[in-house]
Amino acid sequence: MTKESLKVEGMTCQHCVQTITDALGKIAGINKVAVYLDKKEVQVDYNDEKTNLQEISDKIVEVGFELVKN
Ligand SMILES: [Cu+2]
Repeated sequence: MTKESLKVEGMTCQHCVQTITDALGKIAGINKVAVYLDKKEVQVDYNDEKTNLQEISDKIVEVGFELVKN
């Protein structure tokens, strides 16, 4: 299981949290999603044989948020 933290811009309320949690939860291989509004952070635990950071990033963008590149 791989764990990653993504910096995400544009999350402002519980609705945003729910949107991201639901969207990422539909990706096969995602084990756990935790959204931290205060830190503008999304933490994901996933099986790297089933999904990858690119797919997860694309999904976050697809539902209307912006990733902050490191
Ligand atoms: Cu919101």
